Amino acid sequence: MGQTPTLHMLYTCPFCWKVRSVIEHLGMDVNYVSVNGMKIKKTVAFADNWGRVPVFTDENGKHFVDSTPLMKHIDAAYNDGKMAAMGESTRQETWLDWADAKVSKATVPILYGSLGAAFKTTMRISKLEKFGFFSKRLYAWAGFPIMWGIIARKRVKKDGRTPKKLWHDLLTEFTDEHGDKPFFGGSEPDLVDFSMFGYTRSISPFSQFALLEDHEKGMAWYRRMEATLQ
Ligand SMILES: N[C@@H](CCC(=O)N[C@@H](CS)C(=O)NCC(=O)O)C(=O)O
Repeated sequence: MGQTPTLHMLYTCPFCWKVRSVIEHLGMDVNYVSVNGMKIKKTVAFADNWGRVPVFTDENGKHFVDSTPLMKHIDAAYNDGKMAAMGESTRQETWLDWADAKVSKATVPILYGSLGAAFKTTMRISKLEKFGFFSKRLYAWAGFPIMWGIIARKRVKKDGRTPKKLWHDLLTEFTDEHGDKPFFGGSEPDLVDFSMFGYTRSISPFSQFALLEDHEKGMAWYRRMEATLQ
């Protein structure tokens, strides 16, 4: 038995949403620990100096890091590896890599791709996340929005597509792969569904989520995914 597992996370971190979604789908009893975004490295230094969130600590006090391997571990340890066993493993691996390479990079442009977007996102984050009194104000008004705005705008320029178009293309590519099935995994969602769902869901606390909401097939899948959470 041991202790209740914990997940150290940031509320607005896309990688954390991937893992949280699997946890919620399986209905596991896990304590969520929100970390201060300015002190991540220090707060999770207990996990072999990985220095990032999410960090999962199991009932025996063992730590697991890196969202995709972490999702796989949770499936293996708490779900008899049922999701990993769905369909062909090379197809699953290819699409897990696809999500981590492509979709993860599409979230920054949509949240920070214009100055207005970057400002809205930053203000929202400063409200949602746990900060100290001063670091919250510092975060909202100083370097971060500018830094992110510059990175995001560079990315948007390089890609040539608007952040919205990029997301729509990714959702189309992904849902086309489902064929006539409700999920990537078939009649049930698998790890690829949860990876993609986590990335998409991480945008849901922000007003920019509206840009995704007119992708009909993508949203129908998103709502089906929500319905599988406990
Ligand atoms: N590959 C990692 C990436 C995790 C990651 O970059 N998390 C961010 C928050 S969204 C973080 O903790 N950054 C802290 C830092 O880089 O100092 C995963 O999938 O879990």
